[in-house]
Amino acid sequence: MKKFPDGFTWGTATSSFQIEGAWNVDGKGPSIWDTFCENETNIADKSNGHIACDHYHKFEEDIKLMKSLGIKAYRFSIAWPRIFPNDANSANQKGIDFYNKIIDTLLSHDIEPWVTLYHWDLPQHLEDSYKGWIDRKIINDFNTYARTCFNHFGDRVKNWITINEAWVVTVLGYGIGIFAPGLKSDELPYKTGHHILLSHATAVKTYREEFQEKQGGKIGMTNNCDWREAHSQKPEDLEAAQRAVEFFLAWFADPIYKGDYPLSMRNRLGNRLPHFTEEEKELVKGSSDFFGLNHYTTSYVAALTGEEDHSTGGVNEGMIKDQDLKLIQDQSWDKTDMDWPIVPWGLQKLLEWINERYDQPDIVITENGCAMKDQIVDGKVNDQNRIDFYESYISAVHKAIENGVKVKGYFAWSFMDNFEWASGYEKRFGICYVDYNTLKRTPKASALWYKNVISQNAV
Ligand code: PNW
Repeated sequence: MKKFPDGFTWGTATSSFQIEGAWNVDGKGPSIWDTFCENETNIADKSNGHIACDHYHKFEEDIKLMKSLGIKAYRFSIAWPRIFPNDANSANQKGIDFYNKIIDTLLSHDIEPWVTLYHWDLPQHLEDSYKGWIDRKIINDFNTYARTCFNHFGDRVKNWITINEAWVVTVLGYGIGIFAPGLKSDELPYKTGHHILLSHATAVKTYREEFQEKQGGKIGMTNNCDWREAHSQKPEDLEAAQRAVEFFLAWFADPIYKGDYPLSMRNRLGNRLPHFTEEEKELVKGSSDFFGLNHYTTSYVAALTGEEDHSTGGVNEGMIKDQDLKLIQDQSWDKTDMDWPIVPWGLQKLLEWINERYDQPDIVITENGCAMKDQIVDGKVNDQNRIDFYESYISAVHKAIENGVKVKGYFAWSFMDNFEWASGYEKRFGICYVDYNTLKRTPKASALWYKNVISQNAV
């Protein structure tokens, strides 16, 4: 038995757009994801978030189910367009009421709420009036929204995450264009990333100055990173792997922990990468009480030899052309239903890399999990592959902790099957199964396995 430290937080996670549905109910305005789904070519199964898991109407049942699975913490996100549906300043009381009910129901079931402020459902009116993250005006509007949430919910919410996955928002939304708002550009990812960091840091300043002392909570940002392992021990491959992690994670984490972007990025991007003023560096530096990490997969990296200029089959390449490297997959690696290789040691190495580079921050794994094709046997969901995935990744987390990394919590992605963005509903990440005809939820074998891990605080 691999025991975890006392007080380790075991949770599960979701996001508003992926589960809530009720897309136009009780005054909610459209988000950029509602708009993005209107173009059916954007979503694999031509679906949208109009109903999703109908969590908006079924949240009590869902929280009871969480309780029955022994889950101690629940990470969910607030839909900004429920709180500010029509403009950046008039709050919608019914939206506030909904999250009050969720928070109160969680607390009455002894489940700790972990709240993400931005999990990608930007109000469409901000996109329409100034193109959302492209304009610095967003900093002020995000701050107003964040302050409203601290004000209404902060008496009971003690764990805040400002932004989920700046890399996905910027690279997939503004670089490759496969996520909302669907733009393709070499420059916009870096520009929007800059505004995301400043929005995060401004909201943290607001929390610290106006709320933290009396409310006593913590606030941070969650970033995602795949691990990048050098394909050989040649110095140029080792350097390329380091650079790949810098372009993925240090892009957002270096400003927060060190005060500026990594040199490898500045050297390659020049003025395509915006500059922080001295005042902004001060604002951003130190703006997280914990290091939120989402992790899914790993790839090998090699330096370019000069003959090729493109990647050879890696996943989640990002702005690869800016990085002077190629990704390589080991064909022997098993893959999930997203085609993401299953490489548990990659998570251990990534945790150790973060520990070293950022001087031992408290790390919370705010997402880890997998899509699998679930087998249904006698009405039960037999997802042994998902159990194996969790067992191997949670064991890797345990090894990192044994090596001194301060991992404080782990959230399984996801509590239930849901809208997997551009992949639609076919990709199932849940530990609970959702029948999309009846919307009935059924715990999968992995949920029962996870219950056991939580109750023993060990894997
Ligand atoms: C994360 N990539 O998204 C999100 O936080 C979740 O909403 C999502 O359901 C989950 O991971 C599974 O996809 C990602 O291409 C989307 O590297 C894409 C990537 C990573 C994370």
